Amino acid sequence: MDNISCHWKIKMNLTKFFSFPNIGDNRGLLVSIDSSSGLPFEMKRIYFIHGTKQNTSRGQHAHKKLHQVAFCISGSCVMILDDGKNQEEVILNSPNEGINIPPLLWHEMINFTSDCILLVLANDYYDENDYIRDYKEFQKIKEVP
Ligand code: T46
Repeated sequence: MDNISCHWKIKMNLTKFFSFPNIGDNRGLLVSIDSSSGLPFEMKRIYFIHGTKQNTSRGQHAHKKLHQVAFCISGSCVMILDDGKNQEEVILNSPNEGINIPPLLWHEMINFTSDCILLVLANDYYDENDYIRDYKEFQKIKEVP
């Protein structure tokens, strides 16, 4: 994972951030991510969430196998992470810092700014069967007593 163009940014308890370089010149900034950038998976899908209405909550699920990295490339939102026992809140507000969302990490997104664009890189195609949308089922899978 140690790669010149990507490094762990801060230590969190439930997950970590990937940081990618801003390539800047007098016109502004550019962020480039490719298969050599140190992502923890081969990327198969990109999607983004935008135009989110105020006081909206999205997510509220975990994935069985899907691995993702999410960036707020505009604006900000808060991600609430939960491993079945512990919760952690983190603000996403940096276009070149992506939060690692491995399988079996419950996540919810709130506090979207009106200009928020949440860009997500994923290691597989969309599959509704990969979602765990019931929190009790999630805790059972995580073997929370
Ligand atoms: C996640 C968080 C961060 C598709 O047709 N294709 C896709 O690739 C995706 C991601 C969704 N959809 C459809 C399925 C639903 O009809 O888009 C609709 C909204 O999806 P969902 O309610 O799952 O959206 P969020 O914001 O709750 O969750 C999304 C991703 O689905 C999820 O994988 O981890 O963002």
